[in-house]
Formats: sequence, structure tokens, C-alpha cells
Amino acid sequence: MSRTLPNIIITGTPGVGKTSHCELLAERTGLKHLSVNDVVKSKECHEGWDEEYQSWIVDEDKLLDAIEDEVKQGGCIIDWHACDLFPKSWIDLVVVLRVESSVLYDRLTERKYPELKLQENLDSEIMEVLLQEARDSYDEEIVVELQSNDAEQMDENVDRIEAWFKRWKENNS
Ligand code: DAT
Repeated sequence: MSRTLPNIIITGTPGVGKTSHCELLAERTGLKHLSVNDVVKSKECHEGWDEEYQSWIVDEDKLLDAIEDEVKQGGCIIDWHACDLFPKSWIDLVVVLRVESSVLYDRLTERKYPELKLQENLDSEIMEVLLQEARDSYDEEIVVELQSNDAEQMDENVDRIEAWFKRWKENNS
């Protein structure tokens, strides 16, 4: 069954601005902000809490089962720091947000990340791990890399994604 509304993934290293972008986009487009973090917690799609990393150990099969029906209907903005687990057939656009290391350092310090987690996330951003994961998992035409260093860039990004959404609806109506 084809979707009447698209599904978008907003991904990137923690602190890059996924949640902020998703909230703005949900307001502007009426699409649903699907925070995978919230689903993992509320539907217990995890195998416990990792003390060292201060994060849930996600059970990906459970997670996919928990969101499948909703995502297959379309109209979701998926907010998660990974993207390779979602079946290609579910997804219409993958936005990889990027940020400069010094800005990310400040944002993650503000969040009081433990040292190891802070360092690993900074390395991950510098090594473009999420961008590579997106390119390896989806057709290159649907993967977009956008900068998220400041509010102006966030506004531009939201405008761009909203414009993409309107075109998608026209082309798929
Ligand atoms: P994520 O969901 O990727 O972890 P977030 O949306 O929670 O990131 O943002 C982390 C913090 O950084 C939050 O205080 C908002 C701020 N922030 C994110 N993107 C920004 C941007 N482009 N301009 C200014 N502040 C931003």
C-alpha cells in the first residue's frame, strides 16, 4: 500500500539538533514527531540500562515491532541517532544533521554527558559515522546532509524540509 504522507528520518550524533528540528517540523507540517527515545522507554524496547553510557540498551527487534504499524501508515518524522535499522521501504527522506565539534562539545557538556560518552560522540561526529550509515543504508537521492550549528541554519533546514514535504505531497496525490 502506498503512503499518502511521507516518512522522514532526522538523524545525527546526539546533540546535533534532531529533537529541535523535529518539533519545529511537526508544527509546520502536521507530521508526527516519533521520538524513538520515548518509544524505547515507554514500550520498554530495551534490555536494561547501561550505567557507563547512561543510556538504554535498545532491543531493535522490539522497537521495530512497536513502531511498524504507525510508520507504515506514513506521516512520521523519526528522531533517532541511528538509521540503519529501519527498512528502506518505510522511508522517503533521510536528513543527517551535522555540527562543528566545538559547538557539539558545548552542547554535550551542557547535558552533563559522562566523559567516555562525550568523547565517543565527538569522535563519531568527526568521523561522519551517521552520514556514512545513512549513505550505506538508503539510496543516495534520499539522503541529505544539513548543517545545524546555529538557529539560522536550523530555520533554513526546516524551510527546506517543509518545501520537500509539499513537493512530495503534490507528486504523490
Ligand atoms: P538531539 O535531539 O540531536 O540530541 P537537541 O535538539 O536536543 O539535539 O539539541 C541539543 C541542544 O542544542 C538543545 O539545547 C538545542 C540546541 N540546538 C540544537 N540545534 C541547534 C541549532 N541549529 N542552533 C541552536 N541551538 C541548537
